Amino acid sequence: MEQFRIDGKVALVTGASHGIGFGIAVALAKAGAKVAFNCRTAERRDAAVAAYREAGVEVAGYVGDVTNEDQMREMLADIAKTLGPVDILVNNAAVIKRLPMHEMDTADFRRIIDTDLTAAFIMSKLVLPSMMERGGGKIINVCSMMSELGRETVSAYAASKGGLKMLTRNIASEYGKYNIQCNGIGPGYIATEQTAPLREPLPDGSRSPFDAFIVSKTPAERWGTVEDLMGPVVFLASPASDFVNGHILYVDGGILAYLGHQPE
Ligand code: GCO
Ligand code: CA
Repeated sequence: MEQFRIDGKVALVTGASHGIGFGIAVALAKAGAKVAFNCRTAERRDAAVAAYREAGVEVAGYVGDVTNEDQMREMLADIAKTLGPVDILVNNAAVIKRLPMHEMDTADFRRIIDTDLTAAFIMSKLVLPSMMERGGGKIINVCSMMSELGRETVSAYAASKGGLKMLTRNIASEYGKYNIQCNGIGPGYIATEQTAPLREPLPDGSRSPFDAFIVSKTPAERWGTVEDLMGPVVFLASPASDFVNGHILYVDGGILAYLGHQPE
């Protein structure tokens, strides 16, 4: 299936020193792309480059803050010089703070919106002109269950991820005529560092109530893995999805389709 290959394409995955971004970068590299990522410290970058090598792929690491437009413009120029202009942008970088909304500082709310939503605007804005000029491109936004659902403690994150879903649809609407596809991938509950606090076992070693709750909410009856996202993201990055635009592909083991476990 040649349609699923992305040989020679240049991909940038933001915030991909670990977790979902890391898995996405590995998948794109294995599908044939030349992949770059960024993260905020040189220490994390170096550790990630080594981890990529261990996973069997060469991925170029950059240090830079996705909320800083000047820094990102310069980083994209560096990537263009070394690998070529970006054909596939994955807006993955994100932060979360779990706290009841009435206890959250406005500064924290703004910081989360800045990283989880405004940065996707900045990155997309910076790559779009070159994609338009070259006749196409792919932008993939990492959305969330919180693009659709609310829950206690994640007001800023949910507001960002809901916004990111609409930014996705708007980029698709505005740039579809340039053969640019902008889609979202919507991970369900995936076992990563970000969700580790939600899975922390009780002192006696048993499943925490939240962990059990997620398993019962998921028709697949398990947490997702980073590997579960690899096929879907390669699909959205490849010519196989050239007529798919403005879609959010939820990879959630069925959570969004499910009313919930009936009482025993
Ligand atoms: C939460 C958050 C995140 C999830 C994810 C769900 O419930 O605390 O939503 O932790 O990782 O984004 O799709
Ligand atoms: Ca430079």
